[in-house]
Amino acid sequence: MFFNEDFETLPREALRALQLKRLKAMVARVQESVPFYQEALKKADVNADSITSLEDLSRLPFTYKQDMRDSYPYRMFAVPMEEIVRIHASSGTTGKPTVVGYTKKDIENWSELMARSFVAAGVNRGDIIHNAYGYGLFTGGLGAHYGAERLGASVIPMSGGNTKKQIMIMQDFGSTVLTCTPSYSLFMAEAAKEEGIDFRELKLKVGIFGAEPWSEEMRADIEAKLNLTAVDIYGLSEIMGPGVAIECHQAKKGLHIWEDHFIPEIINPETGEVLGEGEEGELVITTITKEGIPLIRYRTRDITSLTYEPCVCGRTHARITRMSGRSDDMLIIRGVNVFPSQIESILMSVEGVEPHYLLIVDRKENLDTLEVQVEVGEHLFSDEIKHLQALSQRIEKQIKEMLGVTSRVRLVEPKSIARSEGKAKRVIDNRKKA
Ligand code: DLL
Repeated sequence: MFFNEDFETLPREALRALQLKRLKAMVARVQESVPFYQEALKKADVNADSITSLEDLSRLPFTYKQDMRDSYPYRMFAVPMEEIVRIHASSGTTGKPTVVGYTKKDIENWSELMARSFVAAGVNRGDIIHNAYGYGLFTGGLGAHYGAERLGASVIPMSGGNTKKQIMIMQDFGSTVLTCTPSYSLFMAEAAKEEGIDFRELKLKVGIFGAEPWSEEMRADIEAKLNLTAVDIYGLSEIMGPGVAIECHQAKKGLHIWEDHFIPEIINPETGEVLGEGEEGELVITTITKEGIPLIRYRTRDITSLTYEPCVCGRTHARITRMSGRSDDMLIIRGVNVFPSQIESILMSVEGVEPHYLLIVDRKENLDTLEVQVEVGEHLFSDEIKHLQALSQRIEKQIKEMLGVTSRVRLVEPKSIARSEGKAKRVIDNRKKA
């Protein structure tokens, strides 16, 4: 099943020809209308006419989040405000948000790509979609909402929060699809249990989870606790919002990135060099159809790899592997690079350990320290102290063996780590305060 079969299964050669045509048109648009790109293209000595093949992409300049911040709020927009029908923004941890604007056509394209994503995940018109991504400046809620309507499914615009009510609605309205962050899905399952409701008895069959990193082990846990197929969805506000890439339910192996709208590249984040198929590095995306705020070679900071291998689902669009994290989330602990997701994988493979954890990094006497706080189930927590000690030592040993870092594992009481209704906070790095 496809939403737009012609485009989703376009032979690669035709897809590449379309990309080149759209790339040239996009560069022509921004060199006319965005002073930032006029300057950047001039400096790189490229223009729309000098692009003759997709290989020329690597001659184009990168765009960084900072460039968008410097253009706050509207100076990266490529059309007059009369053409902008929607504005979203991503909340930065520091300072001003990054602002993005959409034309009517941009919203149409986004809705289509989200509708394609739903179908790829195994959703169809008869489904009832419980949308618990936040509505507002965050792109998750409205992005999924418009896609669901475009598909013709029934969408329940829940937004995040009010967890008890969410559960009641899911139960009474017979929701078949759940869209929210993976961490919130687990929180909901936990809250349902407290109310005496078994999530596995709801009608849910598909969960479309993203907006934050999660591991394969976390997927297995969610699928078991929620009794549904959990699919990974990726996106970012700068590029569009949710629906830039999604796993197909047939393979659940890599996320198809909609290449008739985006050109993905993987680069070495330090040198900027373009890497080959299968090599891990930073994902860089060029938007080729966007009108409101087209971006050339946007540095996502997300770490992944690309494959062009044919997929069992029949889609010809390249796949990116599950994000292993963001280059700016990577922790360097006594010189060792560690992604929170690697620790998550280890924790999730230990019996009795719950998918709620927090990493606390500090510096004591000039040495980095890593404390891993993780919840254990009720039955374990009330167990004898020596059993708990043995378990935490076992986890410490595994972390040391697999990642090469020394950590202190603290098993904490069930429900003692803060839950999130949106993106979960997994790391507290106290070194940054110094
Ligand atoms: O999180 C858009 C979105 C909404 C995606 C709903 C999926 C579902 P931002 O708030 O701009 O946009 O955050 C984008 O979140 O650069 C990644 O670091 C991270 N991210 C998004 N999806 C995934 C995922 C939305 N599936 C940033 N796996 C991105 C890992 C993800 N990280």
